[in-house]
Amino acid sequence: VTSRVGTVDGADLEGYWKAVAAGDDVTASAVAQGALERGASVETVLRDLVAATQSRVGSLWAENSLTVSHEHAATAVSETVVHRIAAGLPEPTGGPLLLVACVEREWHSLPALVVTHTLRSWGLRADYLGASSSRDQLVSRILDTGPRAVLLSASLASSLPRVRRQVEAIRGTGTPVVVGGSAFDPAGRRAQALGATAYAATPAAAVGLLGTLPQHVTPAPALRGPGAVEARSVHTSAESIVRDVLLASDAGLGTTESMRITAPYDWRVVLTTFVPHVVDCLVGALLTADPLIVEDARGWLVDVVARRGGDPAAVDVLWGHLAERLREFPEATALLLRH
Ligand code: B12
Repeated sequence: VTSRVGTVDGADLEGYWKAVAAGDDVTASAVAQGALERGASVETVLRDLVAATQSRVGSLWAENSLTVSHEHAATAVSETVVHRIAAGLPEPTGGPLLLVACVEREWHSLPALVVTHTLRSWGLRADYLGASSSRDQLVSRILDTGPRAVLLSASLASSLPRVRRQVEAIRGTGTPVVVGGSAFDPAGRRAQALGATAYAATPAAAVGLLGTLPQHVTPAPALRGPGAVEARSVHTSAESIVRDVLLASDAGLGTTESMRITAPYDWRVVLTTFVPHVVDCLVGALLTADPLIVEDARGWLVDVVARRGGDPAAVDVLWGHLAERLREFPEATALLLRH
């Protein structure tokens, strides 16, 4: 069928989805292979089949139509598919080395894996460090291999404070750092605020930027402004803030420590599980002066609670406890009470 040449179509997507949902990596790989054999590029298959299906997995989890273990199983299938596609790629021959890494405590490794193999499919040399790289790991790899640039991936807005730490470490070695992933806004404002050399939405955009990157970058200047000052204090006491907000929320919602083990899918438990994520999103919003981060996190939580049959007003209660705990911080309070 000529219309299927070079592309991923609806039949591929359905076949791939069924295989992923069934945890069947053999069939999922066969669907991907079929598209490649019809002339679709590795970039197209990874983006339009693998990444597109992962978005569907995420939406279904949010809707409560898919459990966390299904989400993990689906991701494992996609990871296997990417590795199989990668095994068929020729060895890159030369050119600049790119180092692809995930921010510390970022377990969304598939986006970075997809970026790595898309680059390799174009004959570029790309090293992949896997999920959650510490600053020390990252710096010692940079010193060992001297990459032309680091491509740093972050999916969670709550990773933005750790993006800043990694950017500082990478720039400390003089190496340019290009950031990407769903933690960032498409205009690249968060990336710029955090001191990244550049932002790229796709592997192709990152490659397009390579020629414009400086050979050597200076250390990241300290972040100034009232938000950055508050961000430091909130970040330093994040654990105690989370503990206090959890205690207050547990009292209001009737959740207990043992419920987190016996009823992990109860909407109240799901809601309170996200308190650390919310606090880190707030720090990210303070660092980047981007109120959308807090708004998005709140909107997502309202959705998650509503889809699980809970009362969305519970999110207001949680927000109230957080605002109360942070009342000495005017910038943080303003971000929380903005909506
Ligand atoms: C699978 C998944 C997980 C798995 C990850 C397993 C793994 N090994 O990767 C698990 C279950 C662990 C997980 C956990 C969580 N997740 Co999750 N997860 C997802 C999901 C469904 C798919 C991610 C994925 O694989 N995408 C496929 C890749 C290929 O797509 P991509 O991001 O679009 O990547 C492309 C571009 O962004 C770009 N790119 C990415 N990085 C870079 C870097 C550079 C330099 C460049 C140039 C380009 C680039 O190129 C890629 C290729 O096209 C997404 C939903 C989604 N729509 O993506 C949520 C999502 C990322 N998760 C989310 C959340 C909130 C969480 C949790 C906090 C809560 C939860 N849902 O349980 C925890 C936190 C865990 C942690 N500390 O890391 C949110 C993040 C929202 C935000 N921005 O803050 C998302 C977006 C879901 C949502 N709609 O809210 N998750």
